[in-house]
Amino acid sequence: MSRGSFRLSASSIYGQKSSVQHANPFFVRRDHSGTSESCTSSDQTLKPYDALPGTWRNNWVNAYTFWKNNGIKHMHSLMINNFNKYGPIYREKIGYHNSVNIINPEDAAILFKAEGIFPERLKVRPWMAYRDHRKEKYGVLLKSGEEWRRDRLVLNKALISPQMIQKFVPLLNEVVLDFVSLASKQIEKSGRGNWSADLSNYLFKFALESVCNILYGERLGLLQGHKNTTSQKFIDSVTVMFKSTSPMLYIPPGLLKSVNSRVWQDHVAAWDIIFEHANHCIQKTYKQFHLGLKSKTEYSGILADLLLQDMLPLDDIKASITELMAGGVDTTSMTLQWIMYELAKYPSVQDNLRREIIEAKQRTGGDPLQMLKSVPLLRAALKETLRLHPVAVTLQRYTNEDIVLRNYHIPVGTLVQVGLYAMGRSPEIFCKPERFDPERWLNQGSNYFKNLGFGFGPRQCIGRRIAETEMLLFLIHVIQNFKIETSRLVEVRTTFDLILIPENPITLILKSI
Ligand code: 2DC
Repeated sequence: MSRGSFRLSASSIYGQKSSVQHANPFFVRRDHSGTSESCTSSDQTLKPYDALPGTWRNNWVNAYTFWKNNGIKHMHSLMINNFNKYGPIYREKIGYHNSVNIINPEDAAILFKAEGIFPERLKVRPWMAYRDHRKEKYGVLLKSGEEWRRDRLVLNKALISPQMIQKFVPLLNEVVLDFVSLASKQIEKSGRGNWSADLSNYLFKFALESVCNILYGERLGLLQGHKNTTSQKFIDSVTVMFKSTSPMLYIPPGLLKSVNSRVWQDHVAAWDIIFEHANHCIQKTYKQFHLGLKSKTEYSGILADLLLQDMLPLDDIKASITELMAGGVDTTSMTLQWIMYELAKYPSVQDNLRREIIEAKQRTGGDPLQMLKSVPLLRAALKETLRLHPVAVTLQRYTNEDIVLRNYHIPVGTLVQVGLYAMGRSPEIFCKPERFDPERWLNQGSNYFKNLGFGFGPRQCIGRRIAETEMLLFLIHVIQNFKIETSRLVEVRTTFDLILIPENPITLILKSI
């Protein structure tokens, strides 16, 4: 296909803003599976980097089309279209971003093997630009090289080691129980035996309450109905921060700052509020710690733990704690919203999960830590949710050595993106991808490099274990106590606001069992 005709079809795609996913929700069948080799014997020879299909020669045209047609909101669907057009690998250049995009799990495996000891994903420049602007330090997410590694190793111990998960469970469980009583009260109040609402803001509160209890060992009482304007401002600012990041992804941040554009101003204002609130929480915990009010024998949160360990400079601890607090709100709450929506659409899956949870409860006497270990189907349901509704549209790595992908030579230092959203919806990779079917993770075949919702390797999501535990505990209690239904049976589409989120509010209905 010529580049000219791509341009034409691309703009017609961008033009029909809301019909993108309707027109082509899933892949057309095409041979880009990993097993049935798409390379015929005639093209077994290694092909050069410049032979990769794609639009990479038109970068500024692409950037302009992207910007003008608000294409970025549909970046996930556009990637699906591109894989359909070019096959399982293509090269793209949008503005100053030059990347190779892949979709197959086997190729993702090759990429992650070549990530080196200082793996790097695509940098979110606007977030770095804010910190440079305010002279704040980068946390572990934004660091690279030796400094990243030092912070990451210390934080790993405090955040993702199995011993730590044990300590998080009671802190998270009490927040979940508060959510359950809030829901029960709402059901009572309605007089109709059900609570029907867009749960977004309740889930934001649940997520912020959870992350604060884990980080600071401190309850905010957001689910007790206390009006807390500071926390609400924090929640709203995280949403604005994400929203204002995506339009700046393809524009050099230095440029935005110099023209003092509206998005840049919104972005700075949002981070200012996030930093202010995080700082307040950090200072409070820090004082309590030094006054001996945080017990050194009993676990009282990640911040106190890091202070006690004394392995990182205070500024670096603060920077990473701020990132964790901001990163722990929209990510888990949106995923919970998606899973409840899927369970409402698939009542039989919901029934199976309820059965598993009740059996686990009987077997373990209801001890949350034990229960977490005996709900394989629920864990599979979470993987299945992240397959259809990943938080991150892609995973990215810079190659640390020359590699070969689909017979193309990929030079060292190339940015390669795994199209995570596209992978999850490809019929070549997942049989009947449109079906929400958690069992697929338990039965047949290989799941080799298919469960990538939290990334892979030493640079995977550092909040992974916390997020998983938080969401599983939430689901264990909510599914036990309520029947989940929805009044929105038409497909809820996805939109890109840096993270992937529902395009429209989802009304969910909770009924007591
Ligand atoms: C966005 O093209 C699309 O977990 C870009 O909790 C590539 C890209 C790079 C990094 C990704 C980002 C995407 C989506 C949001 C992610 C981020 C890394 C971490 C971040 C996936 C895919 C997130 C949501 C963190 C955010 C923490 C932050 C608020 C301090």
